[in-house]
Amino acid sequence: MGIMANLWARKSTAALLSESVGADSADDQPHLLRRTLSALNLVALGIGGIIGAGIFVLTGHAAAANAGPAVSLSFLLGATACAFAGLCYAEMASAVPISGSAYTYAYATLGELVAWIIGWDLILEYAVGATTVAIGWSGYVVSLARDFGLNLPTQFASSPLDYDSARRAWTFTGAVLNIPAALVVVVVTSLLVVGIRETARFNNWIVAIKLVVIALFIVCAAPSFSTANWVTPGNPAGAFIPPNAGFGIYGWSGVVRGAAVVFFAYIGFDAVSTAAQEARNPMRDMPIGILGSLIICTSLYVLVGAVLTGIDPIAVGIDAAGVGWLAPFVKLGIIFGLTSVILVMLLAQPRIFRAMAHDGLLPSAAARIHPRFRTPYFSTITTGTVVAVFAALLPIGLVGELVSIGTLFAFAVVSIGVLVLRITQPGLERPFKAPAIWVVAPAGALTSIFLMLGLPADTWWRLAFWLAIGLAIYFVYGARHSRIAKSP
Ligand code: ALA
Repeated sequence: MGIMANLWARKSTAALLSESVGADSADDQPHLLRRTLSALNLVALGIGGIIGAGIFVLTGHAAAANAGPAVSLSFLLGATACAFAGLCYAEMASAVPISGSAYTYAYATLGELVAWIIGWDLILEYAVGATTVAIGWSGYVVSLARDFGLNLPTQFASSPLDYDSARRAWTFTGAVLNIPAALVVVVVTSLLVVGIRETARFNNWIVAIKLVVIALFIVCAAPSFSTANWVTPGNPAGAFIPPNAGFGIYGWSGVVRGAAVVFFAYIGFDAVSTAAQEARNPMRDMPIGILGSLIICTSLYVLVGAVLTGIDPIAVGIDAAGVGWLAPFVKLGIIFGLTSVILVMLLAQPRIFRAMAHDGLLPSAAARIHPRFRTPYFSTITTGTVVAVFAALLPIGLVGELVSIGTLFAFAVVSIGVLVLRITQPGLERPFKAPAIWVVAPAGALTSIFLMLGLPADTWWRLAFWLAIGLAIYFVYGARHSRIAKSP
């Protein structure tokens, strides 16, 4: 079979389902991932991946610049877009419970080339996402240490490089390495290698702590809520939706623009699907993990958005509300939050690489499972090493929007894929079926594309550049080594 004929080759769902069986928690299958995650573990992984940098930073940002007190509406709108995609992910993850997530779903529905593109694209969400969040983590740790009178040396706690996007030029900052950023990646990677059970247990704890901190924040700050705080120079009458002052600045267009800004805060629920081969009962529990975490986080975001804008006119600090004593706790909560985001992203990435290597699109070493730990140790360590190096060197601002565009692209493809599978395989067992699929799936694809269109042109160029590199690699390697291509 020539190369061209394989580009659209699809992996049969029967083959995928046979890969997903086997592997229980017994230790007699050393070459398989360990099936151990409960529904609760999966919900915790979802929340772990979702709540991080976005909750306070982007809320303040979107409220101040776009939505005003109506930032909760922006969160609801963002959640609606995610819910469409989330329902599609839930259906795919329950019908095809394989750890490759969007990559695998694309392989089953749209063919090998699209699958490769999505697999390559997901590096932007997970590996680049983990790098960004690790750099943010370092910033918070430095700041919290300073609150306690400990000054970590800047040379060893910040990026040696800076990027001036206006001049498109790199500069040296004089710092040597961002050691905390690399360190958190190394520690989390080690945990991920040791075992999925250990990882899930640790994640449960840090998720519990961050939820307690957020609940404390809501409960302690709520009594200071007053609509009088809605009054700002841009909103002199103190309206819930301030009068429009240009496209995307207040008014309804501000609410919509705000939804695009806070989208980043929702990224992470899709990562649950990469744990499909480690879930005890994936067909039932994948939808619970994906949708459950999305619902819980949406409620928290709406509450935090409402409280934050009602206690503090500029919606960025909490000192003004007389709950300044909470500030270090909030910072600690954010650090825990970011730790779990890094953990979930560093969990998702190697599992996608493993699935790609299993299919022959990446070298087979990336599919290796540790015989004792039963984790994809090779791809976990490789991912962790690369992410640690970049986290130690890069500035934070450069890549955040790439994470969003990469994720939205995957959302669009999964939404289209779920519809394709309904048409091509109407009889396939679907333990979870997304309701009103002819509305939900197109809406998932359209809202994702709509949000992508709101991102800057530079981000699109970077995405195109990234995908071009991916395509080159595919034609040099993947197309020639693909298992499907080799099978008669
Ligand atoms: N949703 C994650 C965050 O807010 C990526 O940090």
